[in-house]
Amino acid sequence: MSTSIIKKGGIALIHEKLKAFPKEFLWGAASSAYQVEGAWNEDGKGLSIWDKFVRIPGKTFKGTTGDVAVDHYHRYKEDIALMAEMGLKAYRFSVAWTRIFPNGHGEVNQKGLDFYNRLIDELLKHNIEPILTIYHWDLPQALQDEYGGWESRKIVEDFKNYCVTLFKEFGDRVKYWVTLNEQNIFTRFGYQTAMHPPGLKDNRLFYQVNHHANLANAIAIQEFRKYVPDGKIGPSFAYSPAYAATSKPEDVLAAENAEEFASHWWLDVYAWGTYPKVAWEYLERQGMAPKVLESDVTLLKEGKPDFLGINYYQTTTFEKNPLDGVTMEGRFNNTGKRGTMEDTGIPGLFKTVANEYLEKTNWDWNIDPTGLRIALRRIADRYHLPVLITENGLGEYDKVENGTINDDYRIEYIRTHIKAVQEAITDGVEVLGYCVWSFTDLLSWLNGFQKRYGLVYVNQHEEGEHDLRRIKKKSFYWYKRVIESNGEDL
Ligand code: BGP
Repeated sequence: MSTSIIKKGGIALIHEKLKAFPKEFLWGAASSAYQVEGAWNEDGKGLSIWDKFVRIPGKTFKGTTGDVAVDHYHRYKEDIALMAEMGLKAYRFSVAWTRIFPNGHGEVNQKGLDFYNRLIDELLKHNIEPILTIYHWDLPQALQDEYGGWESRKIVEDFKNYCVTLFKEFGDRVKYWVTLNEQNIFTRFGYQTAMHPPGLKDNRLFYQVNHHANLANAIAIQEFRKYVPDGKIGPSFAYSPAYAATSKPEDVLAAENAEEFASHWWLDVYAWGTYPKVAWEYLERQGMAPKVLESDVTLLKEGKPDFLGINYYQTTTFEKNPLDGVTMEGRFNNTGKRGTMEDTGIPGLFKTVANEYLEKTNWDWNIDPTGLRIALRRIADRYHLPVLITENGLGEYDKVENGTINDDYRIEYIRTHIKAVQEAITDGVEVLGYCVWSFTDLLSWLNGFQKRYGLVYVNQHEEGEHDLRRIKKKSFYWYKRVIESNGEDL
């Protein structure tokens, strides 16, 4: 008899026996092109906004770039052999738009298609289900230069064309597709905090950019139905459920505001094609609501996903923020020095605050498995859509000792989160699969290589040249047993 007990924080619903994971459950792992591939200027690939951004001094930890990353472009066979050894059922990867269309549109680069065909075939040879992410942040620089990338409606047509090219080329073999990875993050960091390319701080533009991305997401789904009628498609959203700091009504209201502005603002559009009422009214009053055409309304309603992809790392706790309170300007911990993250907020709506019940990683991310269960239930209740957990994992320092990596902390993190998934399934949530972030170590966008997520260690660092050899961590063997037992042996 398995009983679910959470050490801290209490729990409202305790199951005496948990449901088994579904037979077809996709036990997976994830990556993205820029973070693993390297080969940044090979075989006709064009420049992406990240290729340019990382070259601006001070933008990334110790100036790291994805020029080589973990060289997956050349070592994909070795990496897939490791996935096969582990018994992985699904591998989520992204396509670099600039390998397919070096300038974002125009002529197709055959060598780019060839690479992903080889990758997909290699996965299928080993019975690994490919989950293809169409856009994981590496926009062609040419489109940024030509019309401001996501800032212009023109992106919708170019994105559609890129998607259709992928659907036609890979749709016979790839059945699971993710449209946009974490639209909420790439737009927030790109247009509110300037931490990601194009490095702007412009709130009005932030909302307009998001509207264009919503249209791109919807049109991709609409086209998908024509070309891959037997496939499943959805966006991946970085969902951080909001908690209220106290039961003071104003803190509860702040948490409600955070759900509305930081989550429903995207998820409602994906699932229903409509913007949430309270946020819309607020933005209209501020003169920041995006320009929406009548034809947009129809398109958004037609682009319904088959599932919602959820990237879950942590929950966030909120309290009331006065009108002269903190803004989005707070410092982010990109160094791995615990305690350096600052609170952020929107004056008059909410501000973040530490949650005394939760432990944190060295990068100040809360560790909260119960939060994943809450996330899954909120999504299922509100949207009535299946969920695919497209990312979850722990970024930490790893040490190689006598040729091995004893990452018990990572095992504990993943184990407790998988348990929370099983509890959510028992609660009644439909979960299609779970992808650990990440399979191999990879480049963390702003944190270099020292913030490691992999089940496989890669000998790559911020400085110097390294042999990039792969070493299986303790978590590799542990996850292998989890998969073999379909989640029974945690
Ligand atoms: C998500 C991204 C991933 C990955 C992960 C870990 O937001 O989709 O690409 O980077 O977060 O984040 P970080 O590398 O900043 O620790």
